[in-house]
Amino acid sequence: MCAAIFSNSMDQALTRQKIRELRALVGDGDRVAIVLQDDPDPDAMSSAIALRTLLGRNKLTTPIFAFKPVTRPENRTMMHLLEIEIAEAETQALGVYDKIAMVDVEPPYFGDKLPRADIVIDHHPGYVAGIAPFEDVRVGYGATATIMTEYLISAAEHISERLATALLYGIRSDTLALSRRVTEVDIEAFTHLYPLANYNLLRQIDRPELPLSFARILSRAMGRMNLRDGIVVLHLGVVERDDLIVQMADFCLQFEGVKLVAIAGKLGRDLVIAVRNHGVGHSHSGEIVKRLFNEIGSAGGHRNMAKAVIPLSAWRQREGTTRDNAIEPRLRELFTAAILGEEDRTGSIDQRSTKNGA
Ligand SMILES: [Mn+2]
Repeated sequence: MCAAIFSNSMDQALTRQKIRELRALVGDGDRVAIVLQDDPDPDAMSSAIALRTLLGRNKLTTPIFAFKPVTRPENRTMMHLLEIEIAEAETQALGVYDKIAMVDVEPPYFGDKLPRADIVIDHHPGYVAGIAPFEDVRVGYGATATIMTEYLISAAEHISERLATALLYGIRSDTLALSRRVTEVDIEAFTHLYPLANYNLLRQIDRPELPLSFARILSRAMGRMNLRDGIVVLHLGVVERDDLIVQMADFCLQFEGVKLVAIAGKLGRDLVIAVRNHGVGHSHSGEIVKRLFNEIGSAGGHRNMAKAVIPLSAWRQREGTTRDNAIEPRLRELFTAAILGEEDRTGSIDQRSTKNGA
């Protein structure tokens, strides 16, 4: 316990020194760009807006950049709910900035795309000091958001509800809800932020709100759901949002005995199909959807997760009709044949065919 208190007070002094250095480095008129790792995660996003607050700046004077945009649905939800704007980074365009700051990432990550940084704040191991004029890399920490929280507390900065919510979510997601790589400092930061955060927003990031109309779609679909050959195929009809199809696929995969799920829905002018796969034989979801739908739409993915987007006009041309009650049986036919086909080719015998043969 003594050691913890000792190291903590050391960090306090260090942090105050660091804040002085940081503020001295950035001039009032400097244009500062904050650059994040590809597909930024909650730790990176929250650390970026914390740095902006710490420097007393706004999104115009200190924009946030990433070379590849945020893709994970919950991270996109966080970005939208907390109104975090991330612009597309371009090596040339970044050249006009007086200062480049990297949070939750370090210069070597970007290679030739962005070899220089003026400010590096991170917690990843392997950093070789001496690259940037300002460096604060704390490898022991579970999240960069923890370092930023310490900065804000030491600088006696006001932590807005939005910022507290972002940092809390950043720490939580980098430490898998305080279960991985977590230190006492992370828990301290978490505890400090907790009463300042907006729980309603946190809940919305964790579990995106479903439109009320989806209740009826869900109940009809559940009534029809049946499991044959370890496969569940459902067509939901017209849906409001893409993520409802994906959520439904994840949900159906939780039922016992389900090995592969294909959920379809009409979204605008397209038929969207999401596939989830626990592993039926050697089946590869991405390969299956490519084989089934590549010639009439875009299709692909990984072994466990795949997607197809087919213009309804193209579906009608090949399948004859886009009636909802025709789509589901047809999809079942296609997926069953495709999966049995894969098993034939690989010569694998799964439990189903053994049981049927006996
Ligand atoms: Mn991190």
